[in-house]
Amino acid sequence: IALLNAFTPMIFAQKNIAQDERMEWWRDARFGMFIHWGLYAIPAGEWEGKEYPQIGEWIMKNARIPVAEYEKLAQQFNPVKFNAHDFVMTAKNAGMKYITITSKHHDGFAMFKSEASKYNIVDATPYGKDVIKALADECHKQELKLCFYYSQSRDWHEPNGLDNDWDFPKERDFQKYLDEKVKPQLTELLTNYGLVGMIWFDTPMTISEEQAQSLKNLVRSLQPACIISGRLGGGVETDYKSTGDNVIPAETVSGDWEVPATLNNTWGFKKNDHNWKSPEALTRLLFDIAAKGGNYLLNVGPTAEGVIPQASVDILAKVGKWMKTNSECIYGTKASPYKMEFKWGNITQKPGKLYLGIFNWPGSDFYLEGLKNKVKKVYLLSDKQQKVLPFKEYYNSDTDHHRLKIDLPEEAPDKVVSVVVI
Ligand code: FHN
Repeated sequence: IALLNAFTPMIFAQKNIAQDERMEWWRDARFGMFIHWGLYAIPAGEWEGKEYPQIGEWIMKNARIPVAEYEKLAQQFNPVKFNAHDFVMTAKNAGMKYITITSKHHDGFAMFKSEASKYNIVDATPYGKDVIKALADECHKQELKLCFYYSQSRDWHEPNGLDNDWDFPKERDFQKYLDEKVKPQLTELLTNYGLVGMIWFDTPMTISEEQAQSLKNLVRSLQPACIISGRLGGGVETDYKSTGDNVIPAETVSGDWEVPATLNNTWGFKKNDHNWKSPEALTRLLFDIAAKGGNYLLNVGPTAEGVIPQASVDILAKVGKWMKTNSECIYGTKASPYKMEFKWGNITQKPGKLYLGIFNWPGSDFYLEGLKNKVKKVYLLSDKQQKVLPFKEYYNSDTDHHRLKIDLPEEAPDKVVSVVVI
């Protein structure tokens, strides 16, 4: 594996890859872990005794912290409890198939060893180790896809990056910043860590079409199989769309798309944010997003010590418990064939199978209209014996479709999402 990883950029630079092939693992995965981790985990929502109500990773901007002050956080950053194996196991136990970690967020600090900027975890902290490398090695070992979030436009640390209006004059040479920091760092990320699943660009701001295209070309040239996420900017076509943060479309969306979402009200760790979503709600959202054809990228914000908050681990473990029984109705599925909402829940599908995810259990008689094919069997996904649930079909010659009646048990087999397979 080590040898293979050492040579992957070369191998993959030679390979021409079709879009369907590039997207295959991602379409199968449906569920991933977002990790927002950086220096902002130290203030954890509070600066000079004042609590900032907004998202934790934005504290540098929200508190207008001068670069010279914020930089000092690096000297304190010592995540001695970080364990790549724990991160990967938390994701795996939840049933997640990929991890997207902030390699560099808007504060400009690189969580990886970089020759392009000394403002990185190896050169600027007492910790002195490359957490991205450790995570990459563990992900390769455990066959989870590792993807890198990279803030291409906003960089509050650099005079020529965008958006720091409290330290730097308005005039900036954005192209110089792209050439001297962004491109070299992307090259490092796509060269030193083996196969990279995706680069997750964010908040493009005023990046031009030409500039965005040059970033896309760079990614393609180094690792053609690497997916490019939705927020590259400049109107340049990417491999899939990102919805807004925590925005779940009301209906099925065509094409490839992903919902980035928080577990509480922040991405980066905040010590006083305990506003956690329930595992039940998250499980239903996961099913609903898959039923609309999308992926769910759920975030955790590790602490400054390098630990994923226990509340997040516990919540994800509960989602994972449901996934252990039911993941067949999530992985590799496609959007519901019905372009409508149901009062009881939603539907995912695979060739020859419909999965009815029932959130509001109707009890006894249950009807589904409009089936094209004759039904062979109906059973509960949680039932290992696949005992047939009694059903009847009523053919409608006007529509050439069937109406299916299923005799469901009175009680919901699963209080969160019961899955009936047709
Ligand atoms: O500004 C960022 C924010 O900090 C966070 O990284 C999210 C994740 O989708 N993206 C931006 C806001 O949309």
